[in-house]
Amino acid sequence: MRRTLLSLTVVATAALFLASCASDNTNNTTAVTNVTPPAATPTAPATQTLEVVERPQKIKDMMQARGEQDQAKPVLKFIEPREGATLPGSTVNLKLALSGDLKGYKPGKDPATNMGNHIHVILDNQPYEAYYNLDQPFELRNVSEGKHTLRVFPSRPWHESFKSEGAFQMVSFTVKGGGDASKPTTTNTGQVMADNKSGANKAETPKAGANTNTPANSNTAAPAREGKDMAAGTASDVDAKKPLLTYSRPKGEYKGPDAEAIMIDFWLTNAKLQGDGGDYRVRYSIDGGEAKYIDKWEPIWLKGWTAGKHTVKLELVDKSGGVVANGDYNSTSRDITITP
Ligand SMILES: [Cu+2]
Repeated sequence: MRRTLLSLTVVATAALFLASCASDNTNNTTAVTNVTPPAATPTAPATQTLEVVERPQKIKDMMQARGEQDQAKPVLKFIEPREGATLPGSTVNLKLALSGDLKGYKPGKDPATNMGNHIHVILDNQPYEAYYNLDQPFELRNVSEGKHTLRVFPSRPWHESFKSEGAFQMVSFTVKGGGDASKPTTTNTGQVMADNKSGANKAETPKAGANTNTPANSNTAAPAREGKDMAAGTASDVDAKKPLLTYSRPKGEYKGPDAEAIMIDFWLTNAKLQGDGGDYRVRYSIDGGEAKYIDKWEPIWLKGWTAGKHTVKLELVDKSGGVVANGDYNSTSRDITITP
């Protein structure tokens, strides 16, 4: 044990020297106590001090270049799945219609930058998936049997949502013969693994590219569909008429300049915040730290993140500070990773 500790310390010290060379990190004592093997994600030091900053200049510049597009009032409608639908098989096709006062707003990925306007798609209370090409359905694969919700809303290239009326939509539906976490319906490369009872997936199989995120091979005509293998799970018991907080950002990994100021963004349904003349507040905390509040329905940007993994918790609370009950969607935690 002692020997292992000793060698760990040696490795850690070496790693620390390397880290010191690369950056101006002076928190050596903190780093030593938190040290983990080099291959693992480093634990964030306790010294992180976050402050709310204004919208980063690069986003202001993008908005400037986009003209009036950010004043659009996009409206989404579900074509599929329909509210209350019972769907055979574990692949759920999402089809949406976009209308409203778009002012040039159009989802689509720019192949040069891999960025663009897109729709945030949230199954149950999982992290959102980005949906770019509305001409093709988005495939949610390996969806568990049982009840589900889908929430959608339009987003900008930097993942800030449009918050106008009709932009957010939610449906509930039920999957029969759905995916099983122990027997994935599709592999990462899209090969069908499980024998689907309903046969719904079999009809899909011949469509080349139907099960991949990347373009289909060139000898097929069908364009690639966007889609994603979903994690196992079902819906919480959510009432669409009750106050609902939908967590959107942050999510995933942030690198380099993208990690300087990180946006917290969310959708609010049936609830007005105190700063907007209502009764509610959005409470957030990072890494289980001090509770802070957002009292206007706008994104905020936080600066001062340390490298490593962080947990962001977002909650909708009432006047007395209690989380508003609506299934369990009004209190959501997500892990994000900061890479310097
Ligand atoms: Cu996004």
